[in-house]
Amino acid sequence: MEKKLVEVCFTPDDYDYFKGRFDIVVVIDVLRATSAICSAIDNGVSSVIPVPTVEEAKSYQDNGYLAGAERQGQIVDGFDFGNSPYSYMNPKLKGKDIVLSTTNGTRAINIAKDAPTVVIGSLINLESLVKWLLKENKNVLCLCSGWKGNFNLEDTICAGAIAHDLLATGKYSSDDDSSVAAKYLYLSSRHNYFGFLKSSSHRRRLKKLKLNKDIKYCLTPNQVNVIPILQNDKIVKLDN
Ligand code: 3SL
Repeated sequence: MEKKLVEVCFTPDDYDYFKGRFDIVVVIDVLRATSAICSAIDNGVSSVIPVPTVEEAKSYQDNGYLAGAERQGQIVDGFDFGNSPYSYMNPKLKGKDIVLSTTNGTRAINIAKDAPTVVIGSLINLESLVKWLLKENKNVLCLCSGWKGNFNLEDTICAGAIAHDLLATGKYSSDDDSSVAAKYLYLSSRHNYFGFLKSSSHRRRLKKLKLNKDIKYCLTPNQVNVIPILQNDKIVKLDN
C-alpha cells in the first residue's frame, strides 16, 4: 500500500513551496492562537472567525460580534479579549460566534484556507488530533505559524510531534528536511517542553508580559479532545 505524506512547513512565508499537495493542513500556533482556539471550541463557543487584520476584526465588532485582537502579545485597545486561552473559557461565550485576529496564527489560517481541509492543532489537542488524522489516512501538512514570517521552536516541536506519531505507524513517509528537523526537535524536547523552550524567543516575549500561566497551559499536552475545523471561513467543532 502506498504511504501517505506528512510534511512540516516552518512558516507561512514558506507555504507556497507546499501549497496544493496536501489534503489536510494542520495550522499550529502553540503560543497562543491555536491553543486559544482549541480552548474556545472546547468551551462551547459556536465558531471562531479568524481574520488576518485588526481592521477586519473591528468591522465585525462594529456589526455586533464579540471580537478578540492581539498584537505584540497584548490585547488591542477596544477589543473584547486578546489571545489568552483563559479568556475563552468564559461560560458567557458558549454558543456565540466570535472573531479573532492575531499576529501570526490567524494569518496562517487565512493563508492555508484554500486547502481541501484545514484543522487547528496545538499541544493541548495533540492526541485527539493525531487519532483523527490516522483515521482520515490522507496527506498532511503541518503549517507552523512562526513569528512574523520567521521560524519558531514551539510550533515546530508540535508539528514534529504530529509527524513523529504518524510516521511511527509505518503508514506515512516524509521527504523534506524541515519534517526531519521538526521530528528531532520534538524528540529532544518531549520530556520537558517548558524547560526546553525556556530560552525561546516567544516564551521570553510572553514572560516579559507576565503571561507565564498562559505559557504553562499551552505547553501542557492533551487537555482537550476537540478538533477545530475551518468550514465556510469559520472555525467550528468537528463532529468525529
Ligand atoms: O501570533 C499569534 O497569533 C499569537 O499567538 C501571538 S501571542 O501569543 O498572542 O503573543
